[in-house]
This record gives sequence, structure tokens and C-alpha cells, in this order.
Amino acid sequence: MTVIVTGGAGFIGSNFVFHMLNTYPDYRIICLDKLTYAGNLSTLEPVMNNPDFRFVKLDICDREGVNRLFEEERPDIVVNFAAESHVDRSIENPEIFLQTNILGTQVLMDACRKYGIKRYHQVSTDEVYGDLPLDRPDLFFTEETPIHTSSPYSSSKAGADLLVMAYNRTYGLPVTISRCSNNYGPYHFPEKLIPLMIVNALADKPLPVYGEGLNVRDWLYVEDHCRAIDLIIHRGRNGEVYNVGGHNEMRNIDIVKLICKELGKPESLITHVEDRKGHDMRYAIDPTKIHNELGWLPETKFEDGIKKTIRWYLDNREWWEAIISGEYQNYYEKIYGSRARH
Ligand code: NAD
Ligand code: TDX
Repeated sequence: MTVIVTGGAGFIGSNFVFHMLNTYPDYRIICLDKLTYAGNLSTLEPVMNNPDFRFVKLDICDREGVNRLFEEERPDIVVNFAAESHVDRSIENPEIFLQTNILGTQVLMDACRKYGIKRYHQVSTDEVYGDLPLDRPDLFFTEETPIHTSSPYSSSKAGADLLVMAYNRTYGLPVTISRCSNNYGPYHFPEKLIPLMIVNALADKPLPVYGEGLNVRDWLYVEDHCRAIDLIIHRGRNGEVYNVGGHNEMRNIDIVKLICKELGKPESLITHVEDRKGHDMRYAIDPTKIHNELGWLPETKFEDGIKKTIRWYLDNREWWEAIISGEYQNYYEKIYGSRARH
């Protein structure tokens, strides 16, 4: 089997590349990645010399380049992680989100149609369902929940999902979609909540919590997400959507306090700042379908996963120090410089 993994130099994609190379020694894994600010070739260093692995620097919007790669490799499966993924950036500059997340998905699927594949898998997100109220803990996102997006990011992901289903129905392209809750774990870019708080706390810098920090996210260890996608691409039913989540809802403020505790840092570092525009209140996934159909269950409990993640950031300082020393400074100033204390 030859599998093209797009966005494999990013957080979840790189964890998936490692998962696939470890799990299927007879597979060929091709990573296609543009290496945007979020892509990091050093992450893939351990597998660069693996004869079953190939890295190709390419934009998924580059139709000619994508077709050439498909011509050369004739993939059986394509797993699309490549995306602009940060909500705050989408609020600042939506356009690149529409380009990569929607038009890039179209280019990939056109190549899949042209060269023929067994499965195109779209890595989507629970954010396409919008949010749930805090006072209705009985409500969860199922695969039947209507699409109802809040941010340019989630709207671009929802647009891509609709296009994937249209290619399935109109052209008969074999597809699946997974919609996962918030991931955490190694190689998470330090613009996202958990790695940002770890990195700032280690430097005794303020921990910028948006608003009161009462928003709830449903956290899943990245390896559990990778196992879910592995199951879906091999055994998931053509044309189906699968929600992925581990029933692990936590308030942002409680996560930040936990990180302070684990690192022995004072909670006085916590700084409440102006809220995110259009901030979704609560995400919560009902994973019954993937459990019943494919037997998937999360394996890592949050208490263990967060400890492992913090340990990883302590043991791999050079990975994130290289990131926060460059262009990241401008980004940080742009997003947080103008955010007044709340
Ligand atoms: P990330 O930002 O860490 O990585 C994205 C990767 O895609 C980077 O390596 C980047 O270089 C690459 N990329 C961006 N634009 C590209 C383009 N035009 N062509 C080729 N490569 C390009 O993102 P992530 O957190 O690993 O998320 C991966 C996928 O999973 C995304 O589709 C995201 O929407 C989805 N998702 C993420 C989460 C989460 O909690 N992080 C949860 C659910 C779904
Ligand atoms: O500095 C911060 N302070 C803060 O309070 C940051 C970066 C975030 N937050 C809050 C906003 C959210 O309520 O923490 C929560 C998590 O924020 P993010 O890490 O930006 O994630 P989120 O917006 O929930 O989106 C993530 O999960 C779904 C991923 O970035 C998406 O790619 C994925 O689809």
C-alpha cells in the first residue's frame, strides 16, 4: 500500500506518519507538505532515512505538482491533514484558510479522480458543528448534528467537508471524513492553548486566558486520533462521517491551572485577556458510531496524557525553542499585544 499523508510535517500529521511507519512496515508513506510556519522538517528527522518514507515539499493547491506526484507514486490512500489550523489566525486573515482548506482539498480530490484511489480521507474537526451551551451537559455532537460554523477556520473546514461529500455522490470518489475534538501531545505548535501555556509557564511569562476561561474543549491524546484514522481508512464505510472524541471535557482555566501545578509555577502567572471574537463555548463529541462500527476507544487518560505531554516539552526544548525564536515573535505581538487585560 502507498499512502500519501498531506500536512505530515505538522502536529497531528507527523504523529500519524510515525504511527503508520511503526504499524505497517510493508507500507510506503509519502508526506506531502508545503512547510508553512506550522510545518517543521526537524519533526520528521527520525524517519527521513527510512526507505519506506519519502518527503515532498509541495503545496496542495499546486495542481501540476500534485498530479506529478500522483503519477509517480500511484497512491492507494490519501489522508489530508494539510490545512491552516489556527482559529485566531483565521480571524486575522481568512483568505489563506479558504485557499488551502477548500481549494487545496479540491485539487487533491481531482488528482484522486484522475489517477484512481481506494480511499480519500478528509481530516476534519468538531468545530464544523459550532458550539454547545454550557448549561446543557446532556447535549453532544453526533454525525447528524447540523453544520453551524462560527469562525473563518471552521467555515473553511465545513466547506471542504461538503465538497468531499459532493465528490462522493457526484463522481463516486471513495471517501471518508473524521471529525475529531481538540488534540494534544508531542509536536503541538506553541500557538495552541496547551503548548503555549507550557512554554510560557517555563519562561515565567503571563498565561493569556481568553475571557473568564470557562469555555470547554473535549481533549484527546493525539495517538488516539491517529489510531482512529488508521481504523477508518482501512475499515470505515465509504461515504461516511465518523466523530472522534474521548468524553474528556475540560474548562480552559482548569487546564491552565493544572499545567501550573505540574510545572510548580504560581497561578499568579494567569492573565485574563480580551476574549476571542465569536468564541465557541463548548465542544463535546459523541463517539458512539466509531466505537460501535470500528471498535475504537481512546487509550490514554487525560491525567496520563498531559503528564506525558509536559514531559515531552521539557525533554525537547530545542524543538520549540527554535520555533519561538523566529517569526513567532511577530505573531505573538500581533495576537496578544493588542489584547487588553480583561
Ligand atoms: P498544524 O497546523 O500543526 O499542521 C498543518 C500542516 O499542514 C503543516 O505541516 C503545514 O506546513 C501543512 N500545510 C499547510 N498548508 C499547506 C498547503 N497549502 N499545502 C501543503 N501543506 C500545507 O495542524 P494540526 O493541528 O496538525 O491539524 C491537522 C489537521 O487536523 C487539520 O486539517 C485540522 O483542521 C485537523 N484537526 C486538528 C485538531 C487539533 O486539535 N489540532 C482537531 C481536529 C482536527
Ligand atoms: O492563548 C490562548 N488562550 C486561550 O484562552 C489560546 C491560544 C487559546 N485559548 C482558548 C481558546 C479556546 O477556547 O483555549 C481554547 C483552545 O484554543 P486553541 O488551542 O486555539 O484550539 P481551538 O480553538 O479549540 O481549536 C483547536 O481544536 C479544533 C485546533 O486549533 C483546531 O485546528 C481544531 O480543529
